[in-house]
Amino acid sequence: ISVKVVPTKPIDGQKPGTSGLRKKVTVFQSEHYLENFVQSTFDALPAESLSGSTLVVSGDGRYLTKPSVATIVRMAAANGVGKVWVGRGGLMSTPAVSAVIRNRHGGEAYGGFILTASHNPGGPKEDFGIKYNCENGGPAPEKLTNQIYQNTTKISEYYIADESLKVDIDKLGRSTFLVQHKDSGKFGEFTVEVIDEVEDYLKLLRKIYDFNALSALLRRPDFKFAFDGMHGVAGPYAKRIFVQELGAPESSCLNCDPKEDFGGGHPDPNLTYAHHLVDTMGLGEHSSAAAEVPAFGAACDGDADRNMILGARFFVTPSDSVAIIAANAKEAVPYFHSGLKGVARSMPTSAALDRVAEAKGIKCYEVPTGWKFFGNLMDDGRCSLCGEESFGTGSDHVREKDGLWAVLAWLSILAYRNGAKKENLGDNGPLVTVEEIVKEHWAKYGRNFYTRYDYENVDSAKADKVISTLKAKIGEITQVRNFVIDKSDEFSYTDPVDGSVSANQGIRFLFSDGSRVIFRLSGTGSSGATIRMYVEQYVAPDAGPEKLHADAAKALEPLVNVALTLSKMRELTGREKPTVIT
Ligand code: VG1
Ligand code: CO
Repeated sequence: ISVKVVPTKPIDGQKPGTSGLRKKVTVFQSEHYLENFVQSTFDALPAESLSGSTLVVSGDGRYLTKPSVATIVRMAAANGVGKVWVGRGGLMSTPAVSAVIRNRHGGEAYGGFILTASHNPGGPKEDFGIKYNCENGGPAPEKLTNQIYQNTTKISEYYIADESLKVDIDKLGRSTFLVQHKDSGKFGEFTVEVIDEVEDYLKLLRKIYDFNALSALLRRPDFKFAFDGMHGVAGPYAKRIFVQELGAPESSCLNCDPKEDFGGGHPDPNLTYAHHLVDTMGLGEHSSAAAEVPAFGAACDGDADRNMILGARFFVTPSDSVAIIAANAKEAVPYFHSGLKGVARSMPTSAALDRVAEAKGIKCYEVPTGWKFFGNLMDDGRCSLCGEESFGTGSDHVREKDGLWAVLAWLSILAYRNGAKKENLGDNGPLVTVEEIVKEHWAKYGRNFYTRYDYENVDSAKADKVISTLKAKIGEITQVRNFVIDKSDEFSYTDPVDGSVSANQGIRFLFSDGSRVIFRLSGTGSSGATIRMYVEQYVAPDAGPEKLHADAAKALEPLVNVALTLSKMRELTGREKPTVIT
């Protein structure tokens, strides 16, 4: 197989965002677009490490995944890579790629390309994305993504093996090719191995959780369970883990066939987009109060790194979810039996986790938005568990957030609280519910009421105006209505491990009662700007059940109005209402 040197020119706008490069499919289809980015990534890696290395290439199965896998495989061969592991059908969830990089054959892989635009819709007119993960299984740090971007602005040629390097990625197995080196002319071996997309990941989960206890819970006649794969990559994992391994009925897996367009849906597990699950769990607008609903429901996003957790007619906010997992981890999850080293959350995520950390006497780190910031803390042994308000939860078992891991964490808590052991299957008292577990948590730690407003596809100039309006108020305003502002700033983070600084990570207004209002622009969109407004208000346990159990939207209304006033959101964007409220 020969290698072609293809002349190319820099293409604007190839700067990776919060989680890789995400653009419309049509943009990725333009000439050399993918190739430029992939070559720029190879050029940003040390040549001696890349040469003969093993890489993982897979994605969430969205439109353009298969041809992109083929292109990257040919470019890997041309750039001296020795072996590529591809998940069957080009499919692998983001956390599974992380697990494969870290663990398969003792951590043989040097890195990997993940093809996903995560929770963004897919299809010929929708989004595609690519990101590079490093040897620790985590997203490339900013230092590397900046280098990749620099390379995209200077690129003049890329290398690709000729078309005869072809593999049927729907079939498991190994194919080896002899590829001629572009400079030396010598032939070297290049292997593509199509691997089972679930196996390595499942092996890891078995070490983390007590599958017997989980299975006993799922087999309880009074415990109905529903999982919504949203037609993303979570489907094959859910079927294998919940049905084959743990014995849940097949009917508990909804939308678990991956589709290139996610069935026309928006594969984002929240109350707006996961409507199938929301209806099933009795939380839909038209759900009847009398209908029988499952005790537990969960959904994952397109690449299966996000999760939503629901009880019967009950929504668990992601910020509460990570706090509750932290509070119960030691008792309920074998992997955490010796306790948590520390925890971390992204800045806009509510401080519910901080309260658990305080009670347990462990450190809680606050990092900018995006999973890449947790990697150093985990690699350095400072943090075992972390979460984001954006339906992301995970631990140091991999270096990505992990949707199915979070579902199993909740099932473990339920199993623990319900004394689920194989031996007393069918002999348990009434089920302790998700709602009870959450309310107990609030009674002990207090409740961080929380909401996020997203204004999607706002004209960039208008979005910038909102941000500059807010910036001008930093340090200038001390009170809005009866809310006293203690501090306002632009969040800047210094990584405690390597000292790197990430500035301009969101504008914060911190109030004297512990409430917070935060604004930032999204870094994952593919067109226009998305403004995110985060609102949090703390209610202490001694406020009593009535205040603690209040409706979140009602309880937060005054503070939401403060946030809208501060940002002049309506006036400046012309939007009466946000696109999505979570
Ligand atoms: C969003 C979320 C962030 C998350 C990121 C990637 O980023 O806010 O918390 O880490 O998506 O998630 P932004 O910049 O749009 O706010 V995923 O599941 O899309 O990889
Ligand atoms: Co995702």
